[in-house]
Amino acid sequence: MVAFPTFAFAATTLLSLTTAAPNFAPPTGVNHRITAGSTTENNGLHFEPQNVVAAIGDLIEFHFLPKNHTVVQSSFDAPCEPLADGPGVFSGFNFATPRGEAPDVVTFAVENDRPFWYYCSQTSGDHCQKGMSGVVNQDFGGGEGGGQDARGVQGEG
Ligand SMILES: [Cu+2]
Repeated sequence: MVAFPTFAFAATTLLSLTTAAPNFAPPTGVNHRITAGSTTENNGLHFEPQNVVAAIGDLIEFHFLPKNHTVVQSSFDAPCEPLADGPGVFSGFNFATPRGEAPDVVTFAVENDRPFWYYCSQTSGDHCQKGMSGVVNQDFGGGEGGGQDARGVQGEG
């Protein structure tokens, strides 16, 4: 098992910290590593990979590369804005690093298969507007409105 610090913050919608979830799914042991930032793409303003398909019980790990990036939950309709109607994931600006990877990692357990849209809220350089956004479990089958289902989810049974 990979040892990593858990960065704690409230996450009550699609993806929640395992410690905050009363009925979290059994862990699968699968970790999906996403970097906020890139050494190769879009002058660093990129999540890699940008599109992840994860199973319930998988872990999502955000690792932070240079500049000062964040992870903020958004929606398909407003990809560069936080959720308008409820608490969403916000990592805070706690991961600035001049080189390499920031030591702290944001980790979530996937609790359902609804789309989780997110972006970087760094306004110095307009990271999201320049393409720094991503999704976990995009709704490939139905309309993109599936992203709306991720909003305000209070319980998934
Ligand atoms: Cu950024």
